[in-house]
Amino acid sequence: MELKILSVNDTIGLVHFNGLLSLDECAELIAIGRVSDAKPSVVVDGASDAAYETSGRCSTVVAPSADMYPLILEIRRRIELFSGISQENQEPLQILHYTRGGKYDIHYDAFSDGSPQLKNGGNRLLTVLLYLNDVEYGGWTQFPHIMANIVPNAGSGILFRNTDAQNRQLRESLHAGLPVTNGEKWIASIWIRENPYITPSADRVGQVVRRKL
Ligand SMILES: O=C(O)CCC(=O)C(=O)O
Repeated sequence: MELKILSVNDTIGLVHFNGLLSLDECAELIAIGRVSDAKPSVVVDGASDAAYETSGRCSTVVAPSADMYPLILEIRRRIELFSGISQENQEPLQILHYTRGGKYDIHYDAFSDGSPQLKNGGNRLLTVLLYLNDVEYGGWTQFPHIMANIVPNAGSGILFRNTDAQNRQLRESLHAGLPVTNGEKWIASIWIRENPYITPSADRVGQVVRRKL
């Protein structure tokens, strides 16, 4: 398999690529997503550290154990090679599923100064998104400050920086998953921290505080 760079944007080190996953591997990840016990996706409040559901993020998520799935171990290894950062710094791979109307409103992946989340592994330096299927229409990943729209296509993906040289939130990394207008969207995502990340024993998805923004 050959990794192909499709485009690059220097402001946030955005690399749009193809070939990190084969189409068979995309299908295998979707199958893992389908058989796993998916939960509504949540966002984390930077100040209180609470994870909560919000209408701004409509998708379901699973974070299957890499020990159970050799493919996930292999993807973590490939991302280590591609990013140049040790896989110890990776958060668990998540498989996200958006149905029609599903979206993730504009947000940052990096945490603000003072967030309790910074205590485990520091900030999220990089995000890797792997697109697992072709979306009939919509579901683009949009970066308004750099005027980039990425159309999800099976086997392609993006990597981008979330932080500046001081490891603080990079303004231009603001991004959104636009609503899926037709069809469905499957992605896998991995956040890469500054330092080794310890996966909390209790699954955060199970700790959802049910409150609205
Ligand atoms: O679904 C997308 O295209 C964006 C996902 C995203 O922004 C994220 O998981 O942080």
